[in-house]
Amino acid sequence: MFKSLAAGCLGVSILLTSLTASAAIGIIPKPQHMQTGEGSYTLDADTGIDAPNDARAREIVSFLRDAVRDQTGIRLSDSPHTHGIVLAIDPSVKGDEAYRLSVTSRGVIIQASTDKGLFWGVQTLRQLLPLQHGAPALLPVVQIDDAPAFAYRGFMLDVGRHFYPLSFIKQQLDLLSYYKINTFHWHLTEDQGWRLQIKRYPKLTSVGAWRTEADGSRYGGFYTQAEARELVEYARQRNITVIPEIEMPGHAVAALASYPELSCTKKPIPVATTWGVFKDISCVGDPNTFVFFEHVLDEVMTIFPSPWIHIGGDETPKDRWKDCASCQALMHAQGLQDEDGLQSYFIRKIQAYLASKGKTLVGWDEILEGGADKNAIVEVWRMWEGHDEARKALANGNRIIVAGSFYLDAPSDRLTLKNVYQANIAGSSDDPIYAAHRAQILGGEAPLWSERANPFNAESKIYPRMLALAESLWTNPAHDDASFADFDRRLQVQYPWLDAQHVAYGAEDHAVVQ
Ligand code: TNX
Repeated sequence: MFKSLAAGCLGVSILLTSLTASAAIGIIPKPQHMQTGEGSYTLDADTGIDAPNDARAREIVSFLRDAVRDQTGIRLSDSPHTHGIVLAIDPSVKGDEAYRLSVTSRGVIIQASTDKGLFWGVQTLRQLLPLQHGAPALLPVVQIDDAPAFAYRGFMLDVGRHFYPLSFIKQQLDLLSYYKINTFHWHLTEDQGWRLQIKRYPKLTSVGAWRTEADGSRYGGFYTQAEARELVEYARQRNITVIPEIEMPGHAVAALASYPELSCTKKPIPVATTWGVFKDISCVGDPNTFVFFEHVLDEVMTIFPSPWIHIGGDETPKDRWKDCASCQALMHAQGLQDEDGLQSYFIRKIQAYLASKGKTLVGWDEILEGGADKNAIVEVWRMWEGHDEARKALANGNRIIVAGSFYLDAPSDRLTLKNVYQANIAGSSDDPIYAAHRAQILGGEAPLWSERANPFNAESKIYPRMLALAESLWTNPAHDDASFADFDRRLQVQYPWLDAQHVAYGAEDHAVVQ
């Protein structure tokens, strides 16, 4: 009896509060500072946008106009005489991605010292809009001062094991940008498929992009350079940098199937059809290997303006190098201790090549083996017991990206929403290495490896966990239950929006927090 009474009261109060615009504020990632006030501002066809008159600001204005139209059906005025929304560059808003968003009963002002900040302010504004067409577009009176805790907030997609159409990736960029993820790491080459057109080496895609499955069917696909450029541009418009990854010297079977002369055995091999780590790797003893990768990277660098290039470097068994006379000769000539030293020599040479073109090398944490140059950025994935790669990299002076806690291919009961939300990216301040090297921790990234993921099930693995990571990296919330419960409440506000975008998100791994 009491229960149903309470439920009845709750029903009435929900009805009342839903009439005020601030009832359903559920911004993710949670802004650093937010103060709600009384009242609202209503967007309508007489609302216009004032913005700086430069190319990027004009793009941001048209992005906002499109978003408002898609979400509410309202076409904002484009007359220069109407007002309501102001985007302004203001150097007093400190921080590369910081912004201030003020909604008063008279209008909306977004201020930032950079275009990036303005764009994130627009993304927050979108989260304040009502969902239904036809509903009055009330924005709650609110003052937000916001900036990210971590500069690197990434998502990685392995398109090697399974191929994903460009349209799928674009949809992910739309969603990721909505949650202020700023980096898309495109894992473009694998044992099971080379996915980027390289004009100088056409067999990489005529041979290396295709595999013959056990049932005899042909599986594969690749992106032309024009398509890759299209994606880079699509990402740029959404404040996302695309970092390409070209795997070397391991995970190279598809490349070696295309050009067997680059392997140590020189024997033809097929593009891999099973998962795992393969012994056939690029032959470090052959100078043509360096020529090949330099040529490949030359083309990669014309497509991707990112200042960082990921070269993989993970999971490289050295058996072939042990059995290869030219590799052993190189090792001795260079005075290297062992094959790990040879790998380090290889990576450093590639790093020097990239540096000569103004680019910084990023690699998985195996690049530490045999010694890494401190200017390399280390993406740390081996974080389980017995591994100490993050601390090793920090102590060596490298900047790091933390990925190991966010493997989206893991089922949601092994990597729960709460695990992702509460991951301590900055490490414990009691740990002297983490404490001393905090500035080297760039942020985090969630990889989706695709042995078991494909375009049909990927969204159920990416979402909603990616929203938890977005908040963990942007807001760096307290790791307590109250913060998680608050996140979970806001997540419930996000689901209808995700539904409206037709996102096939997965189930949460826990009962909804009441
Ligand atoms: C390890 S993490 C890999 C990938 C696999 C993944 C499977 C890393 C740098 N390498 O090649 O897909 O495990 O979860």
